[in-house]
Amino acid sequence: MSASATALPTLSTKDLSSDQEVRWCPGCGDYSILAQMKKALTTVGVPREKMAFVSGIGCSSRFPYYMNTYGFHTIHGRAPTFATGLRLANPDLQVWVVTGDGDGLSIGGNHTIHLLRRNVDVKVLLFNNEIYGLTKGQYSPTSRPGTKTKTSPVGSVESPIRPLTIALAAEATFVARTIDVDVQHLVAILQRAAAHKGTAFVEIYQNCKIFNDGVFEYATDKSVKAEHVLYLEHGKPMIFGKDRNKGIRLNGLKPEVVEIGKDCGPDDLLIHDETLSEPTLANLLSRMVNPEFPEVVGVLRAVRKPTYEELMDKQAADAVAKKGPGKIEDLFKAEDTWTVE
Ligand SMILES: Cc1ncc(C[n+]2csc(CCOP(=O)(O)OP(=O)(O)O)c2C)c(N)n1
Ligand code: SF4
Repeated sequence: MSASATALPTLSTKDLSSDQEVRWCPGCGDYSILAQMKKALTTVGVPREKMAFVSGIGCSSRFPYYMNTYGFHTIHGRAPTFATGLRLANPDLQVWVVTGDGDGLSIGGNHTIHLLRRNVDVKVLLFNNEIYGLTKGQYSPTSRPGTKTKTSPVGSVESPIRPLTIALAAEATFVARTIDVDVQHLVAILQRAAAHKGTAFVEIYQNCKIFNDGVFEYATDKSVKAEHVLYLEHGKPMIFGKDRNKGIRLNGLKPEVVEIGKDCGPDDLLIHDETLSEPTLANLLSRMVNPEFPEVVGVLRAVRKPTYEELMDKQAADAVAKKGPGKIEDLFKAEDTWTVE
C-alpha cells in the first residue's frame, strides 16, 4: 500500500467551517462548543465528507448549518431516529447528533432512550442549558425546582431529569459530561466520544445568555468552581476542592463528601473506574448534584459492547450461511402471508 493511501486526512478548523452566518445570540455557550468541535475533529482522522451532523429543533439544533460536513436539520426530537437510519445505511459515516435538553429529553426523550439502548455507533451531544432557548425561555425537563419562566411564573415544581442518569439507565456504553467554557476538557471529551465504538452520550453544560444566564456559574466561575466540580480521571481517587483536600467516599451505598486528613486518609476515597460493566457506581456519580455534592465532569462510563450494526450484520451473515442468499421474490411468495377477504 502506498504512503498516500494510508495517510490520515489533515483538516484545519477552517476546512470544517461552513459559509453560513452564525445566528446565535452574542455570548451564547453554543459558540464555544462549535469552536471546540471543529478543533476536536481536526484530530480524529476522518475526512469531512465522511462526517454527518443530525439535529432536531432548537437553538442548539442550528449546529449542522455551521459545519462544513453533511448535515440534517430534522424534526423536533427525532434526530436520534434519523441518525440511526443514516448510520445503518452508511456504515462508513461518522454520525453526530446535536440536541438540546428540550429536544432530546422532552419531545424526543423516547427516541434518545432507544438510540442509547440499541448502541448504534452514533455520538450524541446534549447541550443542556436547563431552558427552552429557541422558544424564548420556557422551563425544560432539566430546569431546577423553583425556576421562574413565562410558563412557570412562580417557579417550577417539577423534579428535573438527570440526563446522565437516564443515559445510564438505558445502558449507554459511553457517558460523559463537560462544560462549554472548559475548552480543553471539552475538546478531550469530544475526541473520546469520536473514538468510542457504540452510542456515546455527552452532556454539555451550556450557558443560555438570554434566558438562563449563569445557571452553571458554580461550575464555571474560576473563583468557586474547584469547590463544585470534580474532574473524573480513570484509576485516580475522587479529589476536589481549591486545596485538593476534599474527596468522595462511599458509605454503604451512599457517596459522601469527606475532608482528607480530618475525616479520612487518601486511601479511603473512591477510585474512579470508567470501565466497570456494572453501572451502579457511575449511576451514583450521575446523581451527585450541587450544592450537596461537587458535580462530576469527565467520562463516567466507557465500555465496549457489540453495536447494533455489528449484531445486525452478524444476524444477516448467519441467516445467509444457514439458508443461502435468498431472493426478494421468494420472500414475497413465502407461505406466511394472509389473504384479507
Ligand atoms: C412539534 C413541535 N413542538 C414544539 C415546538 C416548539 N419548540 C421549538 S424548539 C423547542 C425547544 C427547544 O429547547 P431545547 O431543545 O432545550 O434547545 P435550545 O433552544 O435551548 O438549544 C420547542 C418546544 C416545535 N418546533 N415543534
Ligand atoms: S436564546 Fe439562549 S441558547 Fe438560544 S442562541 Fe440565544 S443565548 Fe443561545
